[in-house]
Amino acid sequence: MTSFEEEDARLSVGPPADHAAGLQAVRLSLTNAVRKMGVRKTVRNLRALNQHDGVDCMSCAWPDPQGHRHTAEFCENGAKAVSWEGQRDTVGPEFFARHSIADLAGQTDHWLEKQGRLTHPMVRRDGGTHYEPISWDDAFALAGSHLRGLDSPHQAAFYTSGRASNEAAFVYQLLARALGTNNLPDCSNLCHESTGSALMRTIGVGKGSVTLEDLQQADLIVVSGQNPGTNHPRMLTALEIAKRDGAKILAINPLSEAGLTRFDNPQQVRGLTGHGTVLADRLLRIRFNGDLALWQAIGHLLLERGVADKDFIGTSTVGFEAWAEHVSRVDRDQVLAATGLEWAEIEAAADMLASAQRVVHCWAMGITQHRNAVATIKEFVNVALLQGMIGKPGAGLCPVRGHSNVQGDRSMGIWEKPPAIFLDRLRDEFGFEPPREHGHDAVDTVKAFRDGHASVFVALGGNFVAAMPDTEVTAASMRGAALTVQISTKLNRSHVEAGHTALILPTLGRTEEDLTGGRVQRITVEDSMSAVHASRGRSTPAGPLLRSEVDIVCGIAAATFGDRHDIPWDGFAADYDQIRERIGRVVPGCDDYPAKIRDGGFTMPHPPRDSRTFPTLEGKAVFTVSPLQVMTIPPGRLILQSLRSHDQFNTTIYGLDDRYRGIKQGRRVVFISAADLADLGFDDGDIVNLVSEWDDGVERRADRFRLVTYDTPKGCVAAYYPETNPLVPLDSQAEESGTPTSKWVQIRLERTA
Ligand SMILES: Nc1nc2c(c(=O)[nH]1)N[C@H]1C(S)=C(S)[C@@H](COP(=O)(O)OP(=O)(O)OC[C@H]3O[C@@H](n4cnc5c(=O)[nH]c(N)nc54)[C@H](O)[C@@H]3O)O[C@H]1N2
Ligand SMILES: Nc1nc2c(c(=O)[nH]1)N[C@H]1C(S)=C(S)[C@@H](COP(=O)(O)OP(=O)(O)OC[C@H]3O[C@@H](n4cnc5c(=O)[nH]c(N)nc54)[C@H](O)[C@@H]3O)O[C@H]1N2
Ligand SMILES: [Mo]
Repeated sequence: MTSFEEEDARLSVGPPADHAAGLQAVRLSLTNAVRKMGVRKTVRNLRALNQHDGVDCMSCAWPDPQGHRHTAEFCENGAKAVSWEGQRDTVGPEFFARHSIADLAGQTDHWLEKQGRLTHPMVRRDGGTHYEPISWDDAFALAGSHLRGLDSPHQAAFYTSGRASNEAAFVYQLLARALGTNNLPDCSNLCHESTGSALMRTIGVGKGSVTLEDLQQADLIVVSGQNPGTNHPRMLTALEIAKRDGAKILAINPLSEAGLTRFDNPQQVRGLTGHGTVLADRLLRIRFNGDLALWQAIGHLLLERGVADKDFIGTSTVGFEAWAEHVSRVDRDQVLAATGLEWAEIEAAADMLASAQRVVHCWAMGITQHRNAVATIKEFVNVALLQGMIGKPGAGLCPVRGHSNVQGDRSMGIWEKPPAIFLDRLRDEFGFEPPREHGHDAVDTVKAFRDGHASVFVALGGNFVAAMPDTEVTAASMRGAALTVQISTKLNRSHVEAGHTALILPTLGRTEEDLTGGRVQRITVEDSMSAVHASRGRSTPAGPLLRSEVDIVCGIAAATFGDRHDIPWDGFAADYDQIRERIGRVVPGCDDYPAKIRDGGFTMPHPPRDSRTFPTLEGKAVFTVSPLQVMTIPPGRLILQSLRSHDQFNTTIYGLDDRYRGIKQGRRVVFISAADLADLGFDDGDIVNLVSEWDDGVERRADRFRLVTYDTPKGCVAAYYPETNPLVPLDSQAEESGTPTSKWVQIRLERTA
């Protein structure tokens, strides 16, 4: 049996949980951590997590409390992330001699990463069947000669995953721009790009406008398209505090996710014994992508009830009349069809908004990864503007970011569409003219390799092949590259589906002590609420050859440019404070960066939040009008959303359980409503193949999934990512932002023989 089939055979299904976290979570996280890292490392790593001068947890971008912190300021998933990185098993030259690349390609993602930490720089030479060891100097020289040899700098692409530190991100974008390209695709393209597009247009800043204190002072918190119990567990604590102070919570989700419904706080004694807090006061079980219609209806109802902050609208916004006119004509039947809700439920939600004085709107991937994502987020903004909920305490917009430093990487210039002011400052600081034309985002990068327009792919972390849609197309595009360079901590699909020549460059993780240049180095990160602070690893690195991300990027840059630019790559690597000085002069909002970091960190400026100034084209916040499109599901077809289990971090599969949804020892499941099973003539437990249908007529397939009856709206099914990524067409993207529509894939079920 292949390892895929072995996994299928072990799968078991039980009832979903009705609450999240609590004693079981703490026990599980500690047992797991000790098993992976041993007792001493567990204590050292977990004690430092999210503490002052400790390690910033890499499991999500949720902020740390400013004042009092618990001694255990981490969640089950933070503990998993830390022990995954701290794993004692290693993958070195003997492992790669034993396993051919073809061999590795037959293994699951779970198996690949589980083998342990990468310890040696490795190369696959053109035509080779195996990876073999290479020295750092030779690896840098090889990458440098490829980059130097390109006909055009735009034949290279530099991908970043949002775990990279600000320092690594800054030198990395400098490398790309010194080469002459803005081809800096990143995981944000797959994640909150729709948020950035919507907020830039409407409030002039592509980031959320609240702090953790705002969240705790709100009297209504709306949580749309997000599963915090699994993906941002520490957010539940903030919700619980707000709730204790009288806040109401409105959740909008097709699924009743554990944690939104009930939460046991493991940091409190009550949480260890009692049944915890019921968090959501109201849950709207919306159909996929019904949110735009819902918020237009809510806007309509609020206007009808006379809710409007007239002063704010008059002084700080434009476009109100056109928007009010548009939503006043919203069609009730269309809204009911799009949302699958009762009108009374929508009215009740509107009542919650109407009676609130301080509203925070939170959202994540259930909103951003749809065709209408940008329009939906603009509609959140419309309603927030109507109520004057930006730039006052306890209120605002709160896109909840994914990767721990994805927002910081953007601030540091990781973006294929950099603003002119950033490039001007870069030019003034480093004395070269950066490229001005926009680069490729993640989807365009795949197309450039597919079509032979690009040949060198460099990745600062992440797992591009597995994270991207249309896995077969993406993998083939990468196999066609002349060179792929993966700066990684663990083995993954992107090392196996790699270029003709392929480098694996092993790097330190965030929990590990970084002694580059013979001194203790700190790095800095920015969380989801724009707070920037330092992080310092404590534990002994997984191997003596590992280098920091900064060191590796500077090594590639030095080998590429020699003395072509006047950029002190070696000095940067030897002392990260030198990078921070440049960040201070180049990145808007980061003046005196090194000093502010030494003083414990700071919050990045945000004009709408700080002073109700809106740096948009109009100089005011903008109401926008979005036509209401109701996407329909053809008969006999289903819409699939691809989401995360409780036991994974993106493409990293920690284990095969999804405790909150009742799944054990397997991942190839499809959650489907009893009504759809009956209509389509299938039974719970049947094994089916999934076939996705798209405009290009190509049928994309993912085989052998078990049907699991689940409480999900009719027509709307769910399965895990990345297993379902082969089904997502590369061209199925959100309008304006280009984000793949990972939450809306039209499929049919096919019986297996
Ligand atoms: N433990 C852990 N933590 C993580 C991650 C992880 O993989 N594991 N990933 C990190 C990253 S990069 C990110 S971006 C975040 C992701 O955090 P989430 O966005 O919470 O992640 P998903 O699992 O994709 O969950 C999407 C949610 O949206 C709902 N949804 C789907 N479609 C719709 C819709 O049309 N409307 C509404 N209202 N809801 C909808 C789904 O039912 C689901 O609850 O988490 C971060 N934190
Ligand atoms: N179908 C579908 N596809 C999706 C999504 C979805 O919901 N559905 N979500 C999308 C989202 S929101 C995101 S953010 C992307 C995530 O896409 P990525 O960020 O590309 O993927 P990750 O799984 O986070 O990357 C894991 C790898 O990062 C490496 N790594 C871990 N720690 C470090 C480190 O400290 N340094 C370095 N250099 N490497 C490290 C390890 O080798 C590990 O194998 O996926 C997207 N793809
Ligand atoms: Mo993400």
